[in-house]
Amino acid sequence: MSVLIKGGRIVTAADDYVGDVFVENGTVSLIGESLDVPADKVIDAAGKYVFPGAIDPHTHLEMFFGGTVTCDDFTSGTTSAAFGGTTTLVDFCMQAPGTSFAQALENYHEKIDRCKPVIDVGFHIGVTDLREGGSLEELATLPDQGITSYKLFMAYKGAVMVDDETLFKTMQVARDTGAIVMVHAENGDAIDIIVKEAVAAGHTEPKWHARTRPPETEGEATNRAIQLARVAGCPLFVVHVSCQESIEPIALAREKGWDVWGETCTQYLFIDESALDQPGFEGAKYIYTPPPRPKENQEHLWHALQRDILSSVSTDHCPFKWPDQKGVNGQEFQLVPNGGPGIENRLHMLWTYGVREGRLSPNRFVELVSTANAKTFGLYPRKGTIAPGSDADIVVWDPEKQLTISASTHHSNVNYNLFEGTKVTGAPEVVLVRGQVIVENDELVAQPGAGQFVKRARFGEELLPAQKVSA
Ligand code: DUC
Ligand code: ZN
Ligand code: ZN
Repeated sequence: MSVLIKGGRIVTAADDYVGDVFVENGTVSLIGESLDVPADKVIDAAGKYVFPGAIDPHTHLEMFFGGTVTCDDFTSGTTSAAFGGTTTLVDFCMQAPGTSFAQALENYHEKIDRCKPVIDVGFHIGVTDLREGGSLEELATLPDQGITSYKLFMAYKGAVMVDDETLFKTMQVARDTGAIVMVHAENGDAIDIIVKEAVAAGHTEPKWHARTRPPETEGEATNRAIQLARVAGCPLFVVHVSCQESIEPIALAREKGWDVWGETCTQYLFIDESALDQPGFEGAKYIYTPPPRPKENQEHLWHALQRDILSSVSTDHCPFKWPDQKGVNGQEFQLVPNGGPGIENRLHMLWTYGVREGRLSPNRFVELVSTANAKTFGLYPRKGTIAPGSDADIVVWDPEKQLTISASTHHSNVNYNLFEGTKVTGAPEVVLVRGQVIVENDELVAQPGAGQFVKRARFGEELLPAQKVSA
């Protein structure tokens, strides 16, 4: 199957020009002006942008968490992602405490075998337990299987939280194996005390979710992780940065040239702590962690994205239904499973309020949603760019298409949307994964299983184009 994408404005992280892209056997084979080549399918992209497919390095599909399971599996989750222009995601393959990493990987491979994703999928390993089940030796073998990032939670005491010993030992393994360490940075010990005090005092409304996780607890853990990574000598990626207290240590580390990166997520740019304070228990829809912060943090986050203090925008898609899952007993915030949806609307929101409002250039937009994620997580240059030899993961983007974000039109199984009613301008018109058209004119046209598992390269190494690997 060959595809010729004609006359679009091709934007990568570095370039911006009008041209044609010819795709053969799943990869980009030619780029030029007015290419005159026969193709099985021709896409007229005049007046449209042509971007590398977006990469979401932070999703939780069919994940057991907070006593329940996220409501999107790898079918609905990847379908929803595809409609938003995401062509690869890297999900967290969670080690159930007391079990081995091999078991975790077997579980997650079963999920993708069963669900037949429509976009490409990689896994980070979620390290929860090195005392029983998982071992350092086993952790060290994972990069050979294409699992080149280790994620740890510094919060959720008594559940998935690790202590500093586990964190530090994992960092040492990462140093030796060429993996990158990812942290959910919050001081779980302090938060556990503050939550218990609030609950004992009868403060159980959703707004107490934010009040019991002050920004300083995120700042402290971010700084601790940075310093420990420095001592261990491994690269570090701080997930879902939500506030200035966490931006500051990342800015300092990057100024010093340390191997530290941070991401934020769409919701932190648009939703503030007041969302938790709604009549009844509705505020529970916004119980995700870190919590929505005081509004002034949004400008700090945009600023950090502009200066490359933060290098990535992901979704942290961790969907639970309202009220079936998020509603719990309608009274106690501390029982609500933490997480919110967002896999489909990242590009809509960032384009409309980032690019159209002059906060981000189109190149920076592509870098934040695609290229930087490909580079950090061992997918580049196979993914994250449009270049000869790269996978033809491509979004033909209509910059004038208008829509109103709603749970009634998104493609996730979740029944509410954090951005409900928001009007956006700019949306995908055609989405291709390795040259296969998967979404066109608001229809899913992918065959189930269009997506593949991707073995990622080690930190700092390139993932070669597919033909070069097999040649
Ligand atoms: N952290 C995440 O990264 N995702 C879901 C919940 C959480 O706390
Ligand atoms: Zn987290
Ligand atoms: Zn997450």
